[in-house]
Formats: sequence, C-alpha cells, structure tokens
Amino acid sequence: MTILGYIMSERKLGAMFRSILVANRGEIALRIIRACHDLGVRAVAVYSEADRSSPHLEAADEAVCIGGARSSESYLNMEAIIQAALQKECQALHPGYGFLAENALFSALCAQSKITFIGPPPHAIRLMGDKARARRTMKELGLDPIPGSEGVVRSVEEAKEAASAIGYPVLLKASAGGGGKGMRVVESERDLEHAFNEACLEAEKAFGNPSLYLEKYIVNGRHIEFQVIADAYGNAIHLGERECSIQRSHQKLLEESPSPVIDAGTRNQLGSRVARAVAAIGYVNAGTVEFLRDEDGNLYFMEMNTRLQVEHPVTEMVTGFDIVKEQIRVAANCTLSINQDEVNLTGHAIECRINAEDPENGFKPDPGKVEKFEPPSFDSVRIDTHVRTGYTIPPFYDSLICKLIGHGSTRKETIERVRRALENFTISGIKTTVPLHIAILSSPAFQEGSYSTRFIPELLEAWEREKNG
Ligand code: MV4
Repeated sequence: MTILGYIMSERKLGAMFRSILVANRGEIALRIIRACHDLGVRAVAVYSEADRSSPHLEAADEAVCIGGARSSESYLNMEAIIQAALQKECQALHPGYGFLAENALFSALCAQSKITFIGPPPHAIRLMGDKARARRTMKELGLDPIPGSEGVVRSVEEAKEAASAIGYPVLLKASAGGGGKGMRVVESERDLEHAFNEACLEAEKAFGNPSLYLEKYIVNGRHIEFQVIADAYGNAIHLGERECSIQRSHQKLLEESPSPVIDAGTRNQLGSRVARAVAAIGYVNAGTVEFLRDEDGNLYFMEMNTRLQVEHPVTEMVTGFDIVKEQIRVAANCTLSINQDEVNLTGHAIECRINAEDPENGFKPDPGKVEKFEPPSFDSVRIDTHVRTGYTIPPFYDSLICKLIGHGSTRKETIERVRRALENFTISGIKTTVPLHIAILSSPAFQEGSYSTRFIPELLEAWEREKNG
C-alpha cells in the first residue's frame, strides 16, 4: 500500500506498547495481564504491602511495591504509581476498575508524564462524572434521561419546585456520586427538607461535593446497560446490553446478557443511538451507558461509567470479542478492529460475583485464609479469579474473590450450567456468596426473567423466614 493509501484507509495500526503498568490488584489485574500477554506486551504489576504474595505478581513480568496496605497509601497513590510506570519504562497504564479508574486528574497526570492512560480522555471522565451535566448532555444527544430536575437543585425550594413538577415519589442523587451511593427516596413534600439536608451532608462527606439532582423514582425498575467502545478516530460501536437488576445495597450480584426484556429491534435501535452519542462527546475507549427501564418498557438514561466494568465478561462471552485487548489497541491509536455489522450476539451468558462475605450475617466481609479453593472446570464456564488454595484474603480491599461466568445456547441452558458449576465449586475456610447464587438461579422469578429491583430483598426475606422456621 502507498503511504497515501494507508492514510486514507480505514484501518490504522498504532505502534503497540512494549510494556504496560497494571495499576490494580486481584482478579482484574490477572485479567489485564492476560490481555497484555495475548498482544505480546510486557505486563508490570504493582502491589501493596498486603499483597506481597498475591498471584498477580507471579503472572506479571515484573512487579513494583507502591506502598502500604491501605488503598490510600498504594492503589490510590497517584505519584507512586506514575513513578513505577516511569521507572519500569511503561508506555501505558491500565487502571482496571475502582481505585483510580474514573479519576480525571489521574488520567491527566498520566498524559503529562507521557504515559498513555488506557481509558477515556480527562474531559470525558469529567463530563460523565458530573451526573447532572451528563443527563443534560445525553438529552441533547438523543438519549432521554429519567424525568427529573434540569440540572442540580441548589436549595430545598428549588428541589420542591422540581419535585412538584415531576410528581412524588422522587429520588435525590449526588451529582458527584454514581452507583447509587447517597441516594434518598422522598415520598412526599413533607419529607423533602429533611432528606435534602441529609443527602447534601452525605454527598459532601463522600464526594467532597454537596450538589444534588432529582429524578422521578421509578418503582420496579430494571437496570440495563450498553457496552460501548470507541477509537481515537471518532468510530464507536456497541456490544449489546447487560441486565444488572440483581443487586444488594447497590452492589451487583449477578449479571446477564442479553437482557430477558430487550428484543433485537430495541437493542439495535438504542444501541446505535448510544454509539452515536458517545462518538459525539469525543469519547475514546470502553464505557458503559446505564439505563433504567420502567414497567411500561421505557428506557431512560441513568448515567455513564467511564471504565472497564466488573461484569464485562458476560459481553465477551456472547460476542466472542475481547474488550480488554481492544481497550489496549485503541489506546495505542489503532482503529476499532471490527465494525458494528461484525458484532454478533450468540447465546446467553450469566456472571455470578463470588464475594468473601457471609450471607447469613448481613453480608459481613469474611477475609482470611482460604483452606481449599477448587473451581469447577466445565466447558463454557469461565473463572476469573486471583484466589487459590492457601491464599489469604487481606481485609483491606473489596471482597470480590472470583467471577464465575457461564455461556449456553439459551438462557435456560445457561442457568442450569451455571447452577451446576456453582454446586461443584469447593471453597472452604471462608464464607462466600455461592449459596446465595444457587438460590437466585433456583428461584422461579429469576427463571422466568421477570425480576426487578425488589427481587433480592424478597429473596432474602424468604431466606430469613426459612432460617427462623
Ligand atoms: C433509580 C431507581 C429508581 N428510580 N433511579 C441507581 C444505582 C443503582 N445501583 C440502583 N439505582 C436505582 N436508581 C430512579 N430514578 C432504582 C434504583 C435501584 C435499582 C435499580 C435497578 C435494579 C436494582 C435496584 C436496586 C436498588 C435501587
């Protein structure tokens, strides 16, 4: 090909990185290291003093200690992480999820240090991190947000006015929040002042920003999110949706793709609008656009997450597309390796998040030594974990220890396959959420696909009743 031909051609091959710093721990660090190695890239791990014997260090080509056990001293320590990347001559850095993944300042600091942040540019993180601004922006781009306030509500009076206009019940959300932290349902005007003041204080404390916005409270909603990925040339595609309505305290427990309530027409239509919207804001890399579906089937924009998500494997299983490898490629200025027509969804996938928690005891984290860890090795079942027999789970971090993801040709087959896999999973020494997942998969409401927000509270109530005889 001539040089002009190459410049004019659609496919661009950026210069691939030689080394990538993996700025995370646990299962996702291993997942990212695997993607690096598949691309022939060296992976440099970082670790805290509590993670000295973590399996992700062995899997990496090199490892650097970045500080103390507490996250604030290590995995949130921007300077130490950038120092490690520079010292080990990494051209890029993958933040994983959590920690610094959605920190616009960190993304900018990487750029300043000539390290490619494998994620969106700072302006996109900032825009979507301001949830009230994100609602306005997406509305302009053709995605209807949940009916609510125009922007932030600056006073109780403003909140009252907005609430009367949309009708009670309403939900107060923190503009700097996300993921449901600090939300407050308000049933009537009488309760608004108290809820507003409490939510302000809470938002200030949790996010350093007291700004609130207000939405209509959708009863029995379903959480449905679209996976997108965009390159640096303005191309964006969607990879279908995930249903994430099975949550406890705003933590997702189980996710599936496709959603039982989204048909092909809705998927293609909404998916294209989502892809067009993210391209329009100059988004680059992987992201997730979250919707809430009401009982009438309306799909409202809720928020956008500007990172790789825990539940990305369900999308990988139904598309056969490696999202983490593609994140690295587009960060290296390659064009997307497929176009929308080449995205094909096959069968069904379900992910169970296995946490070191005690479901019998209010889901209290249960760290400690894992005496036995024997995952099933089944066809079409993927296990993403950093745990093995003899590993000690440190008490300092998230309690996610393993993701079990199953694929099948139908939803029914997948449910059976995942349930059987869970029944053949031996974990001893710690309490886990495996029995809860077996109960979810065995429940008629789940099997029918007719579950909503209330599913987990109801299942847990039934469990309590059973326990107390
Ligand atoms: C809502 C909602 C009802 N109305 N927003 C947001 C973050 C996510 N973790 C839960 N969120 C919700 N946002 C409005 N305007 C209900 C929830 C919600 C939920 C949604 C889907 C599935 C399970 C849920 C459990 C609790 C709350």
